[in-house]
Amino acid sequence: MADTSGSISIIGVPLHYGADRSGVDMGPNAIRGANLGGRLEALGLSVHDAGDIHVNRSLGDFGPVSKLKYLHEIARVNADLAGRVTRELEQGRMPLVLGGDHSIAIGTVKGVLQYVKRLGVIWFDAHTDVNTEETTVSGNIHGMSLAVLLGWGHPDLVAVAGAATKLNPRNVAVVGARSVDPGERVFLKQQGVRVFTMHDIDRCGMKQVMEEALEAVTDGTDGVHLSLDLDGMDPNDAPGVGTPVPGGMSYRESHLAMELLHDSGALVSAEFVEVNPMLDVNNKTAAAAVDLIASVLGERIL
Ligand code: B3U
Ligand code: MN
Ligand code: MN
Repeated sequence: MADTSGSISIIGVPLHYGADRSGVDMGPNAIRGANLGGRLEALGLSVHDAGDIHVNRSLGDFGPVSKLKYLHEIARVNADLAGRVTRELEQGRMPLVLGGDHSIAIGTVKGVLQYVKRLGVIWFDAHTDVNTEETTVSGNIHGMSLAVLLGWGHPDLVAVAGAATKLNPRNVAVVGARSVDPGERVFLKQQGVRVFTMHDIDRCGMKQVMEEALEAVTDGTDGVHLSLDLDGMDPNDAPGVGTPVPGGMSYRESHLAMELLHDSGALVSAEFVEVNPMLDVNNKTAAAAVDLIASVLGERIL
């Protein structure tokens, strides 16, 4: 495997169809605008901005066609993204993907899986994103991306980068969950995905939770991807998200999680999603995203 430790490639994905709410498509530029490049260069990293994946603004006949809203365009964008992510890894760069809504994890993770076959994933989120066509109430694909990555969901989504490209549920850990739908509960139990809820973080602390999560995602794998949904943080610290859920991970807890993940030495790729500048307060959420990105890439106080 190529050493991607010193070189980062930023890929923006201005997609909002998975959340069915505008504003989150402006996330990539809000995060860039919060001095992302400067912070990464200060860490001695070589930063390449690959620009944005193209998203069709006018969908014409490609609007909501079924219960799964905007399925065609979401599948198309994710296929494009997956190819881009794989190419960046092949060229020795670590992909840093900026959302956009969380449906883009389908493309990011499948792109990484083409290169790192045995991949662990830390899914930092208030939600667990394991709905399927059968269980979803909203029809929003951002609530289904983790199920798709485990091989379950609409065939057009599972087929992105090939249906065989999927995660082993033993190597997935959700951190920060506090809003889980009834159908998702059944799915998580059946699959055996590790879920560290806010209850676990309250009871055991972030240090122990991350140690256990890292043990699960590094067991028998060749690398770890971070899929970080900003709504995992407490809405006081990250107000600019479409579906805020009270009682989330604090700014400090989130930082500690990033530091411990960095120290594991296992990180191969990362994505930061669901920043919605239209709902943000003084760019607080975009700034928090940049702080967490810097932290997971090695920034330290001393
Ligand atoms: N589980 C709900 C809510 C939700 C999931 N992800 C977000 N919201 N951001 C759903 O729509 O599937
Ligand atoms: Mn999510
Ligand atoms: Mn979420």
